[in-house]
Amino acid sequence: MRTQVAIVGAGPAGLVLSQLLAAEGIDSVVLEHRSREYVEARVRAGVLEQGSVDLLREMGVGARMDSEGLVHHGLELRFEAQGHRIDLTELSGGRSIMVYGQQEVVKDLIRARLKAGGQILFEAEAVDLLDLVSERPRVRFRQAGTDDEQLEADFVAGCDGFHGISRGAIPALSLTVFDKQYAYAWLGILAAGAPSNEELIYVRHERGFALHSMRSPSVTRLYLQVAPDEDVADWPDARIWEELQARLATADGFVLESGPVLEKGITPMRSYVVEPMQFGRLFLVGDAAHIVPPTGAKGMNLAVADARVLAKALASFYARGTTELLEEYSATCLRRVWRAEHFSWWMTTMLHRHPDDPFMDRLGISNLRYVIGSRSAARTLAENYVGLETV
Ligand code: FAS
Ligand code: PHB
Repeated sequence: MRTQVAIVGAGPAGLVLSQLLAAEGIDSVVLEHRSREYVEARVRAGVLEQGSVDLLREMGVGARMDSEGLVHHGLELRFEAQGHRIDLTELSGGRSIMVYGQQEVVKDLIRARLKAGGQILFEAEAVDLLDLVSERPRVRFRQAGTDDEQLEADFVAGCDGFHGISRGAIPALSLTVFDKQYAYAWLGILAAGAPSNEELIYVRHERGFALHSMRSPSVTRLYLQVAPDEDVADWPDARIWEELQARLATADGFVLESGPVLEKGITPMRSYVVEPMQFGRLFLVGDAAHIVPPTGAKGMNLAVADARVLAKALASFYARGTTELLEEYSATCLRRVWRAEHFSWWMTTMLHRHPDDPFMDRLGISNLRYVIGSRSAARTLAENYVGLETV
């Protein structure tokens, strides 16, 4: 097989890239390890920044998002049993967020790509990336029992997430790794039942962090800070609801509505970046190059932003033969990546409890008090949360 751009991974990074390249008349093939059903059912992120919303609309895949997504103009910070609303739209000069599940974005992009004749090979696992420092890189993959299929391309986009093979295809001596792990994780649930609040609630409680989010008027998404080695088997539904109610409680009697738990899982918290995000004709996109703790709701949005930068650089190469934007890809992406890494770390350390680090714990509550007491501090949170237009 041969194409112009080989894309490994059909998550937000790979699918947005494929859609953007198609708009420029650039051919790509997406190799996805999992089945279509699997990737469309995988529950992950929930919040789209203004820039991601605008891009999905520009790409012609925003219709269902606009009809089913929930536009939010604010969020609540809750601590010491008191809620404090942050008016995201007023503080950011008119921008907002969209609550719309990542799996819905993935469904919309897959449908659009296949309808336009795009090539996505499901259950096709990339097993090796070859000749990356040449003008004809190759991806070796296996599909449906065949063991040695080859996809030849001009470029390879490693959109295969944190556990993919692309980052490992770069010689370790060529990479600098920045890695920070946190002394806690998130236990997340998806529950049938109306959200108990119209907007997101981020809670800092003496028992730990909690987050009230949602996917629709009838599906709630909730998270609890737990130990990093927590076993989800130790958390029956009743215990989860009891802990969530305790942490979300307010002096004026907030009641959290419970309901059947549809899914539960543990998400580790980690800040991770590799530099550079490219090697020869291989470009790392999204989680393949960086991850953030989800407190800042940045993971999926960073993947979309990287894909946009790479698509523009490839369009310039194919249209005019210029390579400057390709050479600057990593530096361009890393400016936004490091801004999101800082914001995600800032939100995480402000809102989580640090029982083993009293100094960090004091900084967190002090930071929270500053944010609700200072318009400048609240604006900092708002403009980062809705997404900065330029970085
Ligand atoms: P993805 O991981 O989404 O996609 C990579 C794709 O590559 C996958 O479909 C995978 O199957 C495929 N792949 C891997 N290896 C391959 C191979 N060898 N060959 C072919 N295909 C291969 N972010 C938030 O903002 N909020 C959240 O609440 C949140 N929750 C999360 C929960 C979990 C459990 C995880 C893991 C992440 C969460 N994230 C969250 C972050 C998440 O949304 C990512 O930022 C986002 O999925 C990044 O998109 P991609 O870079 O496309 O990577
Ligand atoms: C979600 O709805 O899944 C969500 C929302 C905000 C976050 C993280 C996750 O910061």
